[in-house]
Formats: sequence, structure tokens, C-alpha cells
Amino acid sequence: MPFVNKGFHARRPTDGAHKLPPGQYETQDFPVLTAGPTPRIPLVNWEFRLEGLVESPAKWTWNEFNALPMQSFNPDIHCVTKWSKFNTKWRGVSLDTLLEHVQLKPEAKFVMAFSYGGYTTNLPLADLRDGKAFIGLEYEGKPLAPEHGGPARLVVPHLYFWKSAKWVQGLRFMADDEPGFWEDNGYSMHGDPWKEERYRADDEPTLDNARFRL
Ligand SMILES: Nc1nc2c(c(=O)[nH]1)N[C@H]1C(S)=C(S)[C@@H](COP(=O)(O)O)O[C@H]1N2
Ligand SMILES: [Mo]
Repeated sequence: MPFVNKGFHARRPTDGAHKLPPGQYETQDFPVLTAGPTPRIPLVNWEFRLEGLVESPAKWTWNEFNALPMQSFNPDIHCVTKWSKFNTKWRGVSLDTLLEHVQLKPEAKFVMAFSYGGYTTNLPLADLRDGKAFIGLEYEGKPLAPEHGGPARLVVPHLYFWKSAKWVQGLRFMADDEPGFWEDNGYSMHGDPWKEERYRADDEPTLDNARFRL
């Protein structure tokens, strides 16, 4: 009997059965990867915003944000520099919860996450829905450390970890996909580790991707 199953590579790992995406290795550490200095955001000045293609923008102060319903998340995370870390322990607010607070315009299909300090990263809106993404506030039972994006970071574990914007300040909803910081420097517009979408040249060919092709 052939043992191979066509759907095998597309299937997501189930709890307890962790899997490495192609080209990744497992690490126990939690490496810090930041382009630039770590911004320090006093909590009295912190705010989180949903803006762009919404009927009316939403905005939360730190206290308001912390009053939102929180959940635990234990994802495996995968960095494009090839480390993966299994079973990370977070608490945070699901993007599904946040999206209940805005009415999106029908043409909203993409998102630009923007951070204190100026970092940006783009994602399809569909990749933030259905329990796939959250704003992480606690890591291993403690407030998220500044070097890992505290007070709050986006976490989108099913995509390479550069999509998980540290020190996130808000999300801007857009009709068309636009490159963020790393994407503008040659990294994939989508970044699915299971499809090994590391670089722009790994993406579907478009006019915009032509300059990243050899
Ligand atoms: N604001 C901001 N977010 C960021 C980055 C950054 O430089 N600035 N680096 C990204 C990259 S490339 C990775 S791999 C992860 C690293 O997160 P960590 O430092 O918590 O491991 O954060 C991502 N989010
Ligand atoms: Mo990264």
C-alpha cells in the first residue's frame, strides 16, 4: 500500500505533533531580530488603531485594549532566517475580536500593519481572520518584553515571523497589496513557511515582482 498522501504537506500540525516547515530547524531559544532600535512606548501614550478602508476608525488606549476579551495561544513560530520555535505561550486579543469593532468597506482585501518605530508589514486580510492572528500582550505569563515587541505585537504564526510586527500601533485596511519594510527589500508579499515563500521571487509572477526575479 502506498503510504504517501497528497494532502500531507498542506495539513497543519495538530497539537502535540509539531512539524518543521521545509528548510527550518528547531530552536529552544527565543532569538531577537529587530531592524533598528527598540522603541520604548509609555503606556499612557500607547494606542492601537484600525484605520483605512473602514466605515469609521477604531482606537483603543492601553486600558481599553486590556479590557477586551483575551485568549491563550500556543503557536509554533517560524522565522525566515530558518529557526522555528514550537509551542510558544501567549495571551492576547484575537484579530476576530478586534474586527468586530469596525465595519470594513467591501474593497478592503489587504492590511498594512504599522508599528511604533516605523516598521511596516503587509498581509492579506484573510490571513488575520478565523483565529489565525492575535495581538500578543503576555508571553510565558509575563508582560511581553520590549525586545520581543512589548507592550503589544501582532502575532500571525502561520506566516514567517517578520509578518508579526513588534510594537504594533495599528492596522490599515487597503484594497490593493502594498509592500511593507522587508517586502520592499525583496521578501515575499505573503510569506507562507509551508510553501517556502521566502522571497519576492517565490511569489506568483506580477509586474511588481519582476524586479526581484533573476
Ligand atoms: N517592529 C518590528 N517588528 C518586527 C521586526 C522589526 O525589525 N521591527 N522584525 C521582524 C522579524 S524579521 C522577525 S523574525 C520577528 C522577530 O521577533 P523576535 O525578535 O521576538 O524573535 O519580528 C518581526 N517583527
Ligand atoms: Mo525574521
